[in-house]
Amino acid sequence: MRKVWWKEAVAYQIYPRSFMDSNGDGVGDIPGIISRLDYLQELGIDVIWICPIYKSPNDDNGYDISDYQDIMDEFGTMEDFDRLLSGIHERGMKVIMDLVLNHTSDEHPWFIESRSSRDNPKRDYYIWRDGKDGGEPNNWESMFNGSAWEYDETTGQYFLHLYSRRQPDLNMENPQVRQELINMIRWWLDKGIDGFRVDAITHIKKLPGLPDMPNPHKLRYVDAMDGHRNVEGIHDFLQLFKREAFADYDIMTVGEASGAPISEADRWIGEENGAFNMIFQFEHVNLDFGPEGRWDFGPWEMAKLKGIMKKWQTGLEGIGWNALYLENHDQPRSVSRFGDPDNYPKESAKMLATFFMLMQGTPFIYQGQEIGMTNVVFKELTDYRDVEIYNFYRERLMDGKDVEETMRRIAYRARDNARTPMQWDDSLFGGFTTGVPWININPNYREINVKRQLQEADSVLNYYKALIRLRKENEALIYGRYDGWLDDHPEIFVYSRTFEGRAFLIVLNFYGNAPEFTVPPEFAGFKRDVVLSNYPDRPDRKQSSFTMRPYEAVVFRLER
Ligand code: TEU
Ligand code: CA
Repeated sequence: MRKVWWKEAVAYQIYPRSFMDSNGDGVGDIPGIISRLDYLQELGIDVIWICPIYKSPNDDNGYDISDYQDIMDEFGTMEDFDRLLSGIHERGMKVIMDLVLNHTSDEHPWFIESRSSRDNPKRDYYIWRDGKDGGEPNNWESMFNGSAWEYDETTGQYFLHLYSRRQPDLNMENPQVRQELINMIRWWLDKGIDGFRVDAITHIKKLPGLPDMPNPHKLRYVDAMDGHRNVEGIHDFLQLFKREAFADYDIMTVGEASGAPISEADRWIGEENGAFNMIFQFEHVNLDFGPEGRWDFGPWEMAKLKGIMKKWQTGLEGIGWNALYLENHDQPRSVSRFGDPDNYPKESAKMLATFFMLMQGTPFIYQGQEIGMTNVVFKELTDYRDVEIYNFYRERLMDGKDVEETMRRIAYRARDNARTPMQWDDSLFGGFTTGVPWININPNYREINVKRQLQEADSVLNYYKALIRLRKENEALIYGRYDGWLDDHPEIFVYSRTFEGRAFLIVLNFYGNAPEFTVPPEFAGFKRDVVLSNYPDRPDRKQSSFTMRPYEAVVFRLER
């Protein structure tokens, strides 16, 4: 197993619009991030992932880029970015940018040209087709609901957009498009950034012929994952970007790769051949999808969670490296989803932190997760901001679905749950802005905020600091082999990390009750020391079995 900086790193994801506002316009910005770099350094962060800060009309909050090599006005200037880059490096940290290759904004000059006429030299930079039977070219559904095609009056054709109708997909089959993107990637790497998180990357190859998807239930539009996710031939493109751009730099790359199967791990993240250093897989965060999928939700099963984590933790052993996360800007808050924000907000936040931070892989903490921020329940639809939510709402009502049920599903699954302003202190709007925030702050900011938790010894924030220190001080918690235990236990999740004769046992109660825990016989002969637990008083856990407390987490160092 090759030892390298990005495997030993702890990463932190910033959603700039909601992190810190420096000029009172209610929108987070780059000078705001610079003002919080000391906080991140003290937290023990090594790598910062910044979501898109490029020029954008913000139809999808920056993931609709109109100029890849310029900064969004609301976020600042390229000079601000250069100050941010040097500020991060001066503090011994690194920064990875968000790389959106699958689509651009419809305000990108390439698209403005492309839609201007059928014989424009950039027409083939995007995917245009004639309509069929008076309708769209095929029955593909967009990831944001509704058709994946938009009709364009000017040239009388449709263009493909897997995401919002203002995010036209680039035609990756066009070598000019690929070269433009390679030049852009190298431009940023020459500026000195330390890598990329690569957006929606499993969707850049479309099934030749763009055929209709099977439609047994006669739906208006059909989930078309088989038509545009992980389609054969995608690795030709990925290997090209690696060869022509990434490979020449000492950087970290992590692909957002929903749908990439572990059976293809070597092609995606193999130490030698992999397209990226890591990928974000989605199986564990899709656990609570209901019968109707993403916008429906139901109870999740512990056995399934154990199966998924064991598969990726042991499945990549000797092949590649995991990217660990429970939250990001597209997911509801983990305490609200897997914990108990009402009765055990601290205990469950700390337990979930222990769960993902000590597994094999590079952990990614999402802004606010380190203080246990929770979901927000907005009363009015108009309190929400995310294009995905409005599309979903419109489609549901067009299908005559119940408004109240629709709002219930939005409250649970909304991406805006992760996008409320960062809660820095208990002053107005949590110290995020001196203006009015672009999206309402979670009213619990008076209880849950950084200022308060910096002072509280047993706060979630100080627990994250202890976790990060523990991981950095123990190679076994970085490079150690993962083994899962008590697979059949319905409430307790147990795993160990072993490396060069050193071992740790991590014991987690995922629920608010008091299950009995018995140390697996394999560890009977080991001396066990509690090196971390999420309850301030550390009752002696030496006995071979004990009753766990609600959401209790215990980390044992094992010695022969
Ligand atoms: O998300 C890609 C993606 O697949 C999304 O469908 C994701 O699964 C979904 O949003 C979950 O809610 C990336 C970015 O992370 C997301 O913010 C962008 O909206 C999307 O790409 C388009 O760029
Ligand atoms: Ca601002």
